[in-house]
Amino acid sequence: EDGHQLWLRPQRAAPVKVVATGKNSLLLATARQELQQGWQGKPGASVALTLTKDKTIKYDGFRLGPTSVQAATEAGLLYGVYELLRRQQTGQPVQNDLLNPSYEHRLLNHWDNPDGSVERGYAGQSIFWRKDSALVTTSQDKTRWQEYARANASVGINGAVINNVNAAPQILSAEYLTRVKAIADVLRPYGVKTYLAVKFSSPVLLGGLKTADPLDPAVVKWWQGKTKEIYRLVPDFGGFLVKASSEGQPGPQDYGRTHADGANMLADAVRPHGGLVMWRAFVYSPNDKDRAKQAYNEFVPLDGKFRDNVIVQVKNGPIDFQPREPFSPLFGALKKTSVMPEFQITQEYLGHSIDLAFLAPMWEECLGSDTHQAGPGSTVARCTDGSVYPQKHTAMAGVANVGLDTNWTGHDFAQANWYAFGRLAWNNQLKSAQIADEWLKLTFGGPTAAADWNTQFLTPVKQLMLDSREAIVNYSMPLGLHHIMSATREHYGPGPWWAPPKMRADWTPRYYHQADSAGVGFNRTKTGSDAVSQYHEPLATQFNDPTTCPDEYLLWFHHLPWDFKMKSGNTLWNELCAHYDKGVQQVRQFQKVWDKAQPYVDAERFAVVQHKLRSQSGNAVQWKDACLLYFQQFSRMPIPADVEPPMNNLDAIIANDMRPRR
Ligand code: BDP
Repeated sequence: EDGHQLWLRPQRAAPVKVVATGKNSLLLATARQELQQGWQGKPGASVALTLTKDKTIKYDGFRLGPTSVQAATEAGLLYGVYELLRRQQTGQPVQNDLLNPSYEHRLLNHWDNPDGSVERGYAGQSIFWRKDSALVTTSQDKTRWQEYARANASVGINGAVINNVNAAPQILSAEYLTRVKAIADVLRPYGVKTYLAVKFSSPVLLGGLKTADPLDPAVVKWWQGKTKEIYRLVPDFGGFLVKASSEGQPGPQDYGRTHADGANMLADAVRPHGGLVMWRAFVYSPNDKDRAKQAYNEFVPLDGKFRDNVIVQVKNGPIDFQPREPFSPLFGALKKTSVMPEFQITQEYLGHSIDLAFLAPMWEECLGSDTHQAGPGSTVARCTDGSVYPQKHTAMAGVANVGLDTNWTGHDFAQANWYAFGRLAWNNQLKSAQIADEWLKLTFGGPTAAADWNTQFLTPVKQLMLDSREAIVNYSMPLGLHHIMSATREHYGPGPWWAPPKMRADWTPRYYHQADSAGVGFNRTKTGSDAVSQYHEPLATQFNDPTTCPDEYLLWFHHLPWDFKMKSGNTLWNELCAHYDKGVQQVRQFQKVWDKAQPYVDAERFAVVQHKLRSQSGNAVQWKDACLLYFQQFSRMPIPADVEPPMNNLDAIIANDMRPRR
C-alpha cells in the first residue's frame, strides 16, 4: 500500500450487466468500465444508465437507484456510477436519491510551471510538465493523467487549470499547446475539461505586440486568434484563469484600465466557443495600510460590469489562505457578478506535506459563514451557488496538492483534502465528518479489515482528522493571528520576527501581528483600518467590539493589551499561551491515536504517517516556543505554570530560521 491508488483501491468485483441508453460516448464507456471493475452489489445484477429530460436534475446531477442511474448528461451518468460504487463500498444505502451538484464547475487549479516545478507544491514535480522533454508525451505521462482524471471524476471534479496562475507566456505557444491538447485528450473521457492560466501581457511577450492594453484592437485581435487556435486543438477547452495586477503580475491597470476591461476582453474572445474567464480577486498593493481591505475596494465598484461568462474567483479569506481567516467580505457583496470561492488544497500555511491537516472543517466553516448580505442565512455557500443571487455561472476552485510523488500528495492524509474538495464542490452542505468517514473507509478500510476496525481505527482516526486543523491554528496562529510564518522556510514554521531590510512591509509578519508593549493584533475596527465596515451588519458591529467579536477572530480585528480580559476570564496573554500549549498537546495526542491504530493499518502507510507525526510534533513545539518567547519580549508576562515550558531559546530558533537553505 504505497498510497498510489488513493481512495480508489481495487476491489474484487461481482459480475454485472450494464444497459446504457444514449450514444456510446467516451463518458459512457468510462462509466461502464467502472461498474464492471467495481460492482459490489448483487452478482449478475443489471444496471441501467439512462439519459432523461427530468427537469429536477441540474447540471450533471443524477437520480440514483440501487441498480439505476438517470441523468441529463453523460457526465451525470458517470458521476452516478461513482456515487453508487462509493455507497456500496462505504455501506451507505441507496433509496432513489436525487443528487445535484452545488456548482456547475468544480475545478482544480494547478500551480505548475512549464519547467516542471510546482509553486507551493510539496508532492514532487508536476504531473503535466517536465523540463527539457516537456513536449514529448510518453505513455507514462498518459497513464498518470488518466489516473489523475479518474480520481477527479470519482469525486465530481470536472475541470483542471493545468498551469500556474503566475503564468508563463510560452504556455500559449504552438509547441506547448500541442501538449495541452495531449493532456485534454486524456482528461476528456473522465469529463474533466482543460483550462489554462494566462499571463495578461502575452500579446507583448509572445505575440510581439507593443502593448497588452485590453482596449487596443490589435490586442483584442491577438487574443481572438490565440483562442481560435486553442479551440481548434481542444474543442471543449474550458477557458482562462487570470491573475492580473497582483504580486507583480501584469494586468489591465498597467494601461489605466479596470479589471472589468481586462476580463471582458478575454471573455469576448472565448464567448463564441462557449468558454469562461475566471478572474482572480487576489489583488493588493504595498501602498495600502490594510491589505485585507483591498480586494473589496477594487472589485465592489465593478459589480455588474463584468460579462456573464466571467466569474470572479475569490480566496476564502481577505488575506491569503491563512490557517484561519474570517470569510472574504466580497462574498455576498458582489450581487450582480458571478463569484466563485477559491480554496487552497495544498497546505502552504498549514504545515506543507509534513503536518497532518484535514481541511474540510476549514472550508465548511467558510462556506457556512453567514454574510447577512441578503438577510440572515446568506451564507458564503448560498451566495456563490446561485441560491441568493441569480448567477449565470457557478463554480468552485481548489489549488491542487498533486505532484509526481507515488502517493500523489506527499502526505497520505493530504489525499483526503483532494477528496474533500471534490465532495464539497459537489455538495457545499456536506459535513466534514461524513467526508472523513467516507475517505477513511475507502482509503484504509475494505472487506479484509478487522471486525473491530470501525471502533479501533475509524472512530479515533476520524476524530484526529476533524481536530487536526484546529490543532494547527492553536500551535501556529490562534485567536485571529495570521501571516506570522517564516518566509525562509517557504512558509513552514514560525517567523513572527521575520523582516529583512527593504522587504515590502505587507510581506512581513510584523505588519500583521503589530506586537508592541501596548499589546498585539491588527486594529481593523472603526478606529483603525475600518475593515470591519466591509462586513454587513450585524457583523460589522459584532466584529468591531472586542467583547462581542468571536475569539477566533479577535486579533484579526483588534489590537488589545496583553492583560485584556478574555471571555474565559483569562488575560489575553495567558489565553494565548494556553492555545499554543493546547496545539502541542493535541499533536502528541494524535501520535498516540496513530500508534494505537497500528494493528489496523498496513505497515507501509503506518510508518510513513507515524514518521510525519513526529516531525509535526517538533514543528508544533517550535511554533509554540518561538511565538511565546517572541511575544513575551513585549508582554513581559510569565508563561503560566500549567503550560509546558519552552525547550528552545528564541535566539537559537531565529538563528536557525535565518540560516541560508538550499
Ligand atoms: C500566495 C502564494 C503565492 C501565490 C499567490 C497567489 O504564496 O505563491 O502565487 O498566493 O495565490 O499564497 O497568487
